[in-house]
Amino acid sequence: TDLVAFATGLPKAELHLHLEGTLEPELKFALAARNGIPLDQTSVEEVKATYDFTDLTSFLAIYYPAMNVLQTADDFHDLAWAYLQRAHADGVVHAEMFFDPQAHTSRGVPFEAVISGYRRAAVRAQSELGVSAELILCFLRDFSAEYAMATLMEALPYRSWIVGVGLDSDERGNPPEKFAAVFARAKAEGFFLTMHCDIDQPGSIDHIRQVLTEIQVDRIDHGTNIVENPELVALVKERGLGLTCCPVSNSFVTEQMKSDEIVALMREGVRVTINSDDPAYFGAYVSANYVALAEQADLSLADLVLLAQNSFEASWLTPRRRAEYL
Ligand code: ES4
Ligand code: ZN
Repeated sequence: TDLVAFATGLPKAELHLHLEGTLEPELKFALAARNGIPLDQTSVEEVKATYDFTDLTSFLAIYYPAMNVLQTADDFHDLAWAYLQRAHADGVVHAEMFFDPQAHTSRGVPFEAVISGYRRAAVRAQSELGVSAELILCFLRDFSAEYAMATLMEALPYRSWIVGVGLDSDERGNPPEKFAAVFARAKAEGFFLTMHCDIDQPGSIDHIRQVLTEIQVDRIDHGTNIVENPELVALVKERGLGLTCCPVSNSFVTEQMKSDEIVALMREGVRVTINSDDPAYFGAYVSANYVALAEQADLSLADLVLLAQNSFEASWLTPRRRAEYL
């Protein structure tokens, strides 16, 4: 339809994308074969049939084991390069991509293999596609603060390859303040900061308050629960903070896109952005997320233009590079 072509053709930045969440079954099979790793499934259909998650916990239980096929720097390169080619075809001109080093170092893959493979794909995207691509190192919040700090130390030799740090995985019982020292150190090293405040997680409003006051993040991933709290909405607006929303992902982990919340915040002037989160698992790359939200909430084409504009304003591009897109 026209809407699909319009959303695809709109130049946009993607700011909430987990590289490990772009692992399509076809590539999973190819990497398993290359690395001699046996898989439980033998066809793409069988793999997709296991994607029956209904919440964050059941999603993560599928998500982490799938990463075993990622072993070498070439594997990480191939994963990110496949994503960047798709993103380019989808109208993405700038991507700030999360990666989870601890999902790999915790099973014996060297940090260096992970970062060097991803970095190679990011550099290649700029030169071959004209897509600027940056990496955001995400700590897994269900691991300890000590392991997060050790991971940050391991990343420092690669400082210039990483634009910021984030926090993801299971939010239950793992509040932002658990990582206050790690994020303070990251800030001192000049990294931008963001954290997931997932939709409807226990303690959600309290976690959002912590990221704003204690951690002093530069962006919030999801974070749409602020809609319940006018004081937090005012604070996010005042600071011009971006919210990286992922409607199709929301529909899997909460059974709702949360379009009312996303659109209400957009109408109130919060810098709302639309992103794909884990597109290989949720079946929708970024433009499909724009379309899904537009159809659900009856958005105009002008609304989609505003969302794309927000994606550049909320990005961590230099003011000069950002101005090229606005
Ligand atoms: C994630 Cl949907 C979601 N929530 C938390 N952490 C994640 N990592 C990848 N996808
Ligand atoms: Zn996410």
